[in-house]
Amino acid sequence: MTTTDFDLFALPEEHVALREAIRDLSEKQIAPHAAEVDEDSRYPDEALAALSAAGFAALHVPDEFGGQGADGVAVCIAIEEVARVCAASSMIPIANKLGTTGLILRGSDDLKNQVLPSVASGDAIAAYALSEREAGSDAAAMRTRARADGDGWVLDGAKCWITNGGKASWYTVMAVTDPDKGANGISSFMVRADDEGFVVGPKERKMGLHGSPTAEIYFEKCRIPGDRIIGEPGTGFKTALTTLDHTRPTIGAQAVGIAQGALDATIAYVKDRKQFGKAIAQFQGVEFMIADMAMKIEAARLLVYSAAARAERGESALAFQASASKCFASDVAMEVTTNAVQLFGGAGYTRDFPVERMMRDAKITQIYEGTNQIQRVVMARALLR
Ligand code: COS
Repeated sequence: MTTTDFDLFALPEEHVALREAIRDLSEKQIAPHAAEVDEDSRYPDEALAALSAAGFAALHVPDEFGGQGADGVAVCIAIEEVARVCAASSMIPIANKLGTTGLILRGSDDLKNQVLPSVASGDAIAAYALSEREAGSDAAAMRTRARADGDGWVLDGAKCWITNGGKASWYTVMAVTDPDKGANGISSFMVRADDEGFVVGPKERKMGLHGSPTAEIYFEKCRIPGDRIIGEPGTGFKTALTTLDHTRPTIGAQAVGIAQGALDATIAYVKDRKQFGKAIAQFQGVEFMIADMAMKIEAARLLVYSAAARAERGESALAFQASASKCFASDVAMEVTTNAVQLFGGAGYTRDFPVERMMRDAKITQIYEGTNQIQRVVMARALLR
C-alpha cells in the first residue's frame, strides 16, 4: 500500500484551508447574529454580505460564469462550517446550489450567462420550485402547467415550501408541458422574480430555520421567454431528480454542521457544569453520550463527503449514496441535538443557550429535499432494481 492510498481518507490541503477560512468567517461574522436572526425571524443579511464578499455565497458556480468553481466536497465543507454556527445562514450556499444545479447540468450557455454571474457575485440568489401542496413526496403529480405561447411560455399554478420565496431573483421551476406523458411530460424553466404574473405568497411560520424565508409562489399567466427552458421539453423531472442527487449531500453537510455545533457547545458545558461536587463530564453516563455523539457525526461526515465526491467524479449511479448521506446525517443531527439539549438539562430548554435552536433547526433536515422515508424508498429502489 502506498501513501497515496492512505491520502484517499485525508482531505487535500486546499479543503483544509477552505474549512479554516470559512470557520473563521462564520465565527466572526455569522455566529454573533445567529440567535437574534432566529428570535426575530429575520433574513441573515450579515451572513449574505460576508459570504458574498468572500465569494462563498455560491461557490459551486463554475469559473467561466464568474464563480469559484468549487468542487462538491468543498461546497459541503463550506455549508457544514456555516451551519455549525447558524443553520439558517447555511441556506444561502445550499439554496444557491439547489436553484442552479439543473441549469448548470442541463441548461444552454446563453441561459447560464443570464443567471449564473449574478448568483456567483451575490447580487442575486436562487430558489428551486418542485413541491406543490398536493405533490410533495409524489413530486411527479404536480399540476403547475407551462404552455408554449408564441415564442415564449406561459405558466399557471402554485408551488409551496419555497426556500427564498420572495427573496430570490431566479427560480428553477418544474411544470407540466405534456399532461399525457406523466413524469416525462414535465419541463424545467428559469423564472425571474420580475416576470409578469409571478406572485409571492405569505411566509410560513416554522418551528425552526427562522432566518430562512419559506413561501408559496404563484404563476398567474406568468409569461417567460422561450429560451428560459432548461434542456428539452419533457426532461424536467429527470433534471429535477438529478439535481437532488447532487444536492442531497449538501443537506447532509448542513446536518453534520448543526450536529457539530451542538456537540461543541455541549462539550464546553459538561466540562463547566458541576453537580455532586464534580464536572458532569466526569460521569460515565455523560461520557458515553458525548462519545456516541462524536462517533455518529464523524460517520455522517465521511458518508457526506464520499457522496459529494462521487457526484464530482461524474459517477452515474448517485441516488443511493446521495440519499444515504442525507438520511443518515439528518437522523444523526436530530439525535445529537436532542441529546445536547438533554445534557444541558433545564438550561438546554431555554433560549439562553443555542442548543434548543439547533434541535429545532435539525428537524427540517429529516424532512426537506425529500423526507427520510423517501430517501429510504430511493435507496431500496437502487438496491433492489
Ligand atoms: N435521476 C434521473 N432520473 C431519474 C432518477 C434520478 N435519480 N430517478 C428516477 N429517474 C427517472 C426514471 O428513470 C423515470 O424515467 P423513465 O420513465 O424514462 O424511466 C422518471 O425519472 C420517473 O421516475 P420514477 O417513476 O421512479 O418516479 P416516481 O414518480 O416514482 O418518483 C421519487 C420517484 C419518489 C424518488 C421522487 O418523486 C422523489 O424524489 N420524491 C421526493 C421529492 C423531493 O425530494 N421533494 C422535496 C422538495 S425538493 S427541495
